[in-house]
Amino acid sequence: MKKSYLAISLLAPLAVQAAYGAKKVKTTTDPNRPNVIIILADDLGYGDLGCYGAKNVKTPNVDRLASQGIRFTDTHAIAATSTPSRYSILTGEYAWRREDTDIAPGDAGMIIRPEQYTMADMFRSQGYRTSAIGKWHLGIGAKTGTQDWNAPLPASLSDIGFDYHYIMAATADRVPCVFIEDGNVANYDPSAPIHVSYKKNFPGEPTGKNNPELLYNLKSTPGCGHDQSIVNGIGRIGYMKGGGKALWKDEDIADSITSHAINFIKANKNNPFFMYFCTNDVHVPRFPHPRFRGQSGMGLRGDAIVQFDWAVGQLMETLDKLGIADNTIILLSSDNGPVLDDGYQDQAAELLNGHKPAGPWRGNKYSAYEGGTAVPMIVRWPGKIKGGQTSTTLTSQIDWMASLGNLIGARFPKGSAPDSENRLGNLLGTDNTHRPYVLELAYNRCMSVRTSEWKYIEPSDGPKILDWAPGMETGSDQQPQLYSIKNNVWEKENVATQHPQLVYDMQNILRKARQKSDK
Ligand code: NG6
Ligand code: CA
Repeated sequence: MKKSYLAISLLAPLAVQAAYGAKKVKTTTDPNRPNVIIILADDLGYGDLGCYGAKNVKTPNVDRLASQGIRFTDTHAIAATSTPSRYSILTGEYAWRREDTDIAPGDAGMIIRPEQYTMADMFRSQGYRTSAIGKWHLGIGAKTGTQDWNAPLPASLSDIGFDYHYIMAATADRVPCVFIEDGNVANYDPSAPIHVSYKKNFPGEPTGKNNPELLYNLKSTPGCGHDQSIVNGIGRIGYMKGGGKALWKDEDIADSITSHAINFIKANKNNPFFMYFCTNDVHVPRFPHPRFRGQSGMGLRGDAIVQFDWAVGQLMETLDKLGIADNTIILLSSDNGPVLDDGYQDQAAELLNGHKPAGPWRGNKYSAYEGGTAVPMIVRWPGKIKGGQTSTTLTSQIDWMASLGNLIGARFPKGSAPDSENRLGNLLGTDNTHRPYVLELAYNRCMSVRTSEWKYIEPSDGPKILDWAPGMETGSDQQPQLYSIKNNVWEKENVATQHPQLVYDMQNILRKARQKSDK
């Protein structure tokens, strides 16, 4: 079995090259085959960018991107945490239709199954070269907890449509702290075999809990779970042993993923490509490269935003240098809303100095309030879209797959991308009709419905404030909540009892969406 897998994976790139050679698909000018780069930030809030009103941190590259395209003011991630949000983007299926899409550990098996039709499959079917670079957080390897990190993983992103991947299995705060390149640990160090467990520590290995003196780069927030294995002087969730020279240094993560992205773009400058580029910024542990330190005046979280902006600038410059910017779509957004203390003592809250990470919205990452899922979105396509536009259209990331598929003329196998609608006109600014509603998923699986004028949050149990983060609201309430979003009122006063019919209508939207999954 193992042998044949290896043989196939070695031959695959040749076969792919041969196929592209035969097809001779060119991208540089064909408007039906633009390159597509999704830049997905992690935990970047609606208010964290200059072009969305941030004052304490400068983001000149992202601001320029916005000025050359469309800046959207009412776009929603599908969930207020990473794994479900990303699952939905890549499959066009709401994550809540599946039980196993909550925040994944670093040893999760592949959550998207090889038989599912993904956004990468979709691009590949139209002659694109496809890649995933940076944060993954959707599991890798055949089965949870069984991966042998010292050999090729028997299931990887090449099984779900990606020709190339250079990824972090989960998050920077979860082991294993190594990059995976095409199904293998990158820079593998045979002298330091890798062992990973989310159940128990390996004998003799220090932990953040028992050896806090070894946390020389960042201290964990007490009681937060980031006190297990220590890598690079930072406590992580989960236990790992070994790794040697394959272990990442947090301060080099942005450089590393950006340089791999640039190499991918260069290698594919003459053919259409799709790149799913996911930064580690601004997720915890926030530990940007020293050259970004002190640039924001807001400490490590602000400096991580500066680092994110730098990475965006690097990609823009690469496209310019290669002369392919005109026919490349850049779609920039975030996987969920912002959070301050998310497990490390990085003073994110203390140093805000009036900065509002979620902009005007109430709530934050995890939350059922808008701050959980209201995210920035910028679309730039110089050859096709006039710059300097702002769109107030209500949109959801769930529609990216069908919309981009429509653009490139992809056909969808029956049952694929079941929740994604073709709303290409919204993305290109030619149709400003609001999505009738968007659905939002909070960390505790509580769901909300947003229309352009109203917000309904279904009743749910649970604390009103996150246990580990002072001041961070969850939006949970055992009563139904209805808020007006008209005239920038945001979510201040629950008016559910005054509008029973409206509450009923919103509940009906939810009920019908859920029923669709029973079919
Ligand atoms: C939470 C972690 C948080 C972060 C999050 C995932 C605790 C208390 N908190 O469980 O630090 O890692 O998971 O973030 O452990 S996400 O953006 O990838 O969804
Ligand atoms: Ca996230």
